[in-house]
Amino acid sequence: MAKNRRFSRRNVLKYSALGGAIVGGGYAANRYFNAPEQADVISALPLPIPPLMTGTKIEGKTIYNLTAQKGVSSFVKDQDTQTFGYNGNYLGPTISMQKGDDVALNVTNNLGEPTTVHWHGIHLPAKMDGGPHQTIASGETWQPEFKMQNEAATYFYHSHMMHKTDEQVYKGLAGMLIVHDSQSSLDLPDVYGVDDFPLIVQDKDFSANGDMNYSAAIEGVKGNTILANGANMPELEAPAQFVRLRLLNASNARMYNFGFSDNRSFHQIASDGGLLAKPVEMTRLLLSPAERGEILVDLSGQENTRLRLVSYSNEIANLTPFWAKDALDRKAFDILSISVGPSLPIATKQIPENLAIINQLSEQSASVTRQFELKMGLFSGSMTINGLEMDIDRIDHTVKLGDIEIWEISNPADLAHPFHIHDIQFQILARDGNPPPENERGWKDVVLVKKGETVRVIAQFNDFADPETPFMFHCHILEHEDNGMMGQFLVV
Ligand SMILES: [Cu+2]
Repeated sequence: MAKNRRFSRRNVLKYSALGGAIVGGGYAANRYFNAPEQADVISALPLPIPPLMTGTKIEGKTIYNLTAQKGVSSFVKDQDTQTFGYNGNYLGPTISMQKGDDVALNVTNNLGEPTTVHWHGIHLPAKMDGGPHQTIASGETWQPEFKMQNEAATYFYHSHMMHKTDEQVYKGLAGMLIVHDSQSSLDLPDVYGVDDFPLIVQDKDFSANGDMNYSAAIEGVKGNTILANGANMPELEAPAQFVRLRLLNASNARMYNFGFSDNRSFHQIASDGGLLAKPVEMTRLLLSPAERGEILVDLSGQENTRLRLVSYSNEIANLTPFWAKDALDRKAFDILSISVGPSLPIATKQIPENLAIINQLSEQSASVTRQFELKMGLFSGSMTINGLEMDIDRIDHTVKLGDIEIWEISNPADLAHPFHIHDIQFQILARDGNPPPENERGWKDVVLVKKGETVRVIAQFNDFADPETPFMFHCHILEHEDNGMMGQFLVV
């Protein structure tokens, strides 16, 4: 039986020491005492746009080739950084799939260590999910196949290697997956890299010698250098018209409270698993790890102006306890700059009034309600759901195929945990008994459960029964997932 990897003794003990430090009032100095020499990070590059991989149609199937490999990247001036990537040095291509297509992937592992590739948010058979049970040994190729049934939206693929997800994703094993719907007649910006931009947002810590520092910590690993598509504070040249930004929080633990430097409003049009019913106007969008949000920004008539995409992290109260906050959690910081160029002949002229019809699942139709309590032991380092740490040989729940279920996720007294369920897209019924905000009323596969909160979600478990291979549910702070805040369910 696999034993969960623990946080290093040092990383747990630091919180034991903290108890005394609070009384003594000397905590802040202690926390930053070992700060390494600041790395000279390369910035102000053009925003890298990951190549779009549309696959090759062979005998009715669309085939994609993905290789997880070691790479060398440049983040720090005159220094090399050892990284991981898919088909490249760092991150991976943006995989483009069509709703309704039969897809097949050849996933080759050249990392020199085992890995998995999980299709986050995609509804598919458990054996094709790329979770901890679908390990790809070093040198092997895994060949999942499935029909793409998801709604058009922005998804995510990443390592889900048991006990190594945190480190492998941190080193670069993450990419965007976009599902398109050829039936859609909506006029939305949809030309990749032209008026429709992928934005993979992450935070890293670099040493002066270029090393990417990774050392698991109980609050999750946060870095002081922000990367967008693998570049620090890059510049996006965008046309003077409506543009779509596909925001993916691919960080291990950091939350972002997105907004623009001029405080302009924008419209969220999609959540994790599809378009919202209507565009939602906002000035801030909070995304926790693995959440996605597609937004439309109106740059019409603004040629030759500049603005910045910012995380107003200082405005998010009550999500992160003081001991888990780093310097960036206490301020507003830039993610990228946008310089507005000429408009293009193709342009979305106005935002559609309606985007999608979302079939609301009713509470009365649910056959089962399950409870999930997320807990972390500050001093023991234990990470549990309903008092249990992940055990790959234990099935925690068995769901009947076709059933609609309500899952109640509660977080008694910790930092906020982003809870992710594999296989399905869910709808949020309530946060502490209150209806969710408008932008959380669409399809979701991650929900942030705040301190002291109980979130009720509802989902239907269709199509894929398998009495042997489970799906996962877990906290998407990757250090929490890897240290036990994960469980398994079968659909039968
Ligand atoms: Cu967590």
